[in-house]
Amino acid sequence: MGSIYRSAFHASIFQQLKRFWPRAGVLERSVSNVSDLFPGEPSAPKVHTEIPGPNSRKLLQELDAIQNTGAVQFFADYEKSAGNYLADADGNVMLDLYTQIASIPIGYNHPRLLAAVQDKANLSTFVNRPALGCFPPKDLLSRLRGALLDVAPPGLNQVQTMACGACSIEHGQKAMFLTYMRRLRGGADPTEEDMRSCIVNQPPGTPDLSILSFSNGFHGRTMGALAVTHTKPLHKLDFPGPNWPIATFPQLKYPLEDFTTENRAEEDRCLEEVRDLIEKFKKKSPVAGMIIEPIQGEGGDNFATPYFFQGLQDIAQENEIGLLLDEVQTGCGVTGKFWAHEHFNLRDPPDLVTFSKKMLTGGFFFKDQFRSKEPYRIFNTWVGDPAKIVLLEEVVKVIKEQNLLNNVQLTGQKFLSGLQNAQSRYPALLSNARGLGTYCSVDFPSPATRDQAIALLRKKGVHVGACGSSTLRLRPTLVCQPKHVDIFVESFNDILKDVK
Ligand code: PSZ
Repeated sequence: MGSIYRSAFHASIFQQLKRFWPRAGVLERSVSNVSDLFPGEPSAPKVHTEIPGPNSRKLLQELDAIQNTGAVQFFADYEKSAGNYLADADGNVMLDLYTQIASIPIGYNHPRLLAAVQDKANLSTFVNRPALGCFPPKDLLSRLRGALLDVAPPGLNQVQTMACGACSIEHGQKAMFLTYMRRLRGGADPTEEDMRSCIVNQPPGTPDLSILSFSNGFHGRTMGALAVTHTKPLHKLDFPGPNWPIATFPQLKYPLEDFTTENRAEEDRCLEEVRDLIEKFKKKSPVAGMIIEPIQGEGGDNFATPYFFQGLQDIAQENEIGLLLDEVQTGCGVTGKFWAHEHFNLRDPPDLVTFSKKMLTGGFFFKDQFRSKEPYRIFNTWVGDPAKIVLLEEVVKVIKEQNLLNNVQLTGQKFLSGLQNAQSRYPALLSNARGLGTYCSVDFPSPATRDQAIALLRKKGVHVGACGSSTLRLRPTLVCQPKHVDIFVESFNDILKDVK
């Protein structure tokens, strides 16, 4: 496995790495160390100022003059970041277990990605951004094969790239609507009246259809995606949205295997609710599709079991409506399988699977049946970015060459047992330690205690995320290893005694 680095480390890149990382000398020694998935990254966090420090605070003040900066935590130094370590503008270096809202696949400044950018053969891809739907580059097909079809969910062979997660959700929704209407028309062309009325948002051309979504679901912030998002009021307030059905996402007890009877009853109740809602909306605005995350992320890392997803697929098929699984956060290997829904043993592939984040490009896979017959239906100027596909192709190669799914399983088990051990040491503070692969989390008694824990961890140079109301979540890279877990676990146990 070490050999893949040897081939990539031609001299110029090695010089660059030396500039980026003061410790880059370590590289020469560790390329042959097969167990090290990111040779040359720092070996520990280093914190010497408050975070945000003086440099970050100054930049923040300047940026605030031109935009709202309320969400900015600190300014990063991406040049100095490496692997699992994120450097900030004040020279602090953090172990990053949150990775740009779960979107860094193989670490900062991965040598293979640096090499891809520096490869002259890729130059035109990086400097010319085409209108991909109309004038695709001649190597597009081979790129799509290497980057996307190669890792397509089993049984899905159609793919459409898009810019971001929300954009992929929106077009996935449109694919479900147009497929539903095509079926309703029984193959007939739309009428003159359909064509006229759609322009002014009136039926029959603008049909009153709906997408069923789930409580605590998160699918993005553009209007169609926001309509199926039900997390924080801050995301929703003041924005008009359609009155579409919202079913309860199962609220299971953890560890799942200790509460199988209760959890089964809860999932049956939720499946029944889905059936009822579909029935109830038949007259008013029929459900054309359902949208759900395999594991809810922003809504609080909520799990449902394979039984639930199998049941949903049955309901979708009985009602001839689409089932879109949103793998924007769960995809690209983080659960130990490339796609989280591969854990579900579905009878059939899901109808549509959206991706973004670690996949570097947005987009969705789908069944033939969800393909539009006409051009320009699922379309925009860029429909994605070939430069990102070049990088993804490299990411996919690294995932395979280094067997990173296996690494995720090992690292994930260690994270989970670290959280479980901490939970048994601090039972008043921690509950519901849970995880699949490295998609791991634990609950605090309140938002305040959770936020305090995150702040204390940051002081130790360990950067983690929040989700739901009082959940701490881990979203590391795919090259996060047991040695990184050790750093987290030690810091976590250390700070917990100070959380009040
Ligand atoms: O605050 C935000 O806007 C956040 S925090 C995390 C996300 C967004 N996640 C994005 C996301 C997601 O987790 C799932 C399951 N589906 C869709 C999206 C939307 O992706 P983007 O942000 O690329 O539009």
